Amino acid sequence: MPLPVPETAVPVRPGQYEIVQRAAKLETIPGTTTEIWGYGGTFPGPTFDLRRGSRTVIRVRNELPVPTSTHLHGGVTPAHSDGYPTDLVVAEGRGFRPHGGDHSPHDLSQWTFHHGARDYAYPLEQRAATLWYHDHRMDFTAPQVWRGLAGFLLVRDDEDDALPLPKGERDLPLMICDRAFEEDGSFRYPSLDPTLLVRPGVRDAFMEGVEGDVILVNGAPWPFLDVDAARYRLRLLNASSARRLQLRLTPGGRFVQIGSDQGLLATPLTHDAITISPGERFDVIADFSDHPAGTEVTMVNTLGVGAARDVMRFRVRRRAPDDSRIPKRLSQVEPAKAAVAVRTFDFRRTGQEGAAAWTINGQRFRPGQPLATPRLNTSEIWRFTSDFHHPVHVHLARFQVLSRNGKPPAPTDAGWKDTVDVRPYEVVDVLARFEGYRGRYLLHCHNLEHEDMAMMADFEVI
Ligand SMILES: [Cu+2]
Repeated sequence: MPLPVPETAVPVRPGQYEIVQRAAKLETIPGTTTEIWGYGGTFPGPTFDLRRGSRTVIRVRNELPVPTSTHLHGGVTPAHSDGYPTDLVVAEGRGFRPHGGDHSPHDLSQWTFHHGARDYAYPLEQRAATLWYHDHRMDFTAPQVWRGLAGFLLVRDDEDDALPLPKGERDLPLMICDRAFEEDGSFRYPSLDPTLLVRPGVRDAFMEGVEGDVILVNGAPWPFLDVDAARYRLRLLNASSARRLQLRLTPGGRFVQIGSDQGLLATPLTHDAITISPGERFDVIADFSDHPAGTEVTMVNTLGVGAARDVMRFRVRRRAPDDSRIPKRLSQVEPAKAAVAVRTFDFRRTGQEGAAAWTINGQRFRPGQPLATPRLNTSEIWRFTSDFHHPVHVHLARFQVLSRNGKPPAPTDAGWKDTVDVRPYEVVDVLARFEGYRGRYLLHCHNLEHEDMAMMADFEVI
């Protein structure tokens, strides 16, 4: 199937958008029907194409049978609009009781419900970057994102616009995620409670995370894109629940990385392969100009087996003018400021079979009980340790990776990031900068099943 490109969201008034979360039936696998839950009834949702500092309000109306919370991943967002997991929108006329169970016990006074719709305010006082928005509901994020509640939000600015990088149709967001399907085309997911209303969690066999055997790019399985023999800017996002990807282009082709989660690098970096864990973004240039017309270049995931090894294909169609280039200097990346504190966060499975949970510093998620209280406009070293693959995401803050196991970071760790791939038994030090707003934010594992199984914690910027 051809690669779909999500529609660009259109404001209802300058700076104001409205979007409805609703079910829709799509033909994802040819000849079958998939019911998705999507922003605007699409998967991915529409792309919000916005400018730095453009104060934007997005009204999210929920017409789904479940509560939702929308988080802008990578956004420098006031706490009230950050999409806290218990700050929920419930469809008009639909009652809702907080779900119980022993999975993640917590104080019921922590819940907030908005009926029908609510406004999220995004001041977007931040560098140009590829952000994405997705559901963040308490204990049910993984199945709700699996059903389609995710989309892009691009922040642009004058610095990025002024660079002679590929633009227009040669600037493409690519949401890569795995999904599994039943024979009739419906999504297959091992929820304990498929209504997603009462009992959270997945069957025990999926404790480490849920992977699918179909790779979707912008919602289409293994799509192709007809390209010119020219440079393309690919904004890669891994929106999988649990699958890490190691992307390569074959036949030969390198990625020139120009940006990371939080925007442009200082200088471009060339990689033969890019490892991208759930939640991370890589902004890369792929150059098809060396290939004769008729060449098919496949993007593969070398960590995948079987069908999950292929991602998508670029079919080089014709020679075409290309006035883009990759400048040697991309951006000013400020030198790191001195850290005022060092804090350790240990990401680990705790407890015995049947009662196990994914925890941070031995604690399940406890809303309202912050594990850290960094001061606004300071930097801290946050040390992440782990027992497994945990893609660690910090809301609000951005960070630079300082070291892995006391050694220099990987080449793909460069730039300002908000999510870092922490590997089994690794110690990853990052220098995190807390800017923008005071208030309650989250850090958590972005393996979405781990997140739903309590691997999340508050921190409060004071
Ligand atoms: Cu994890």
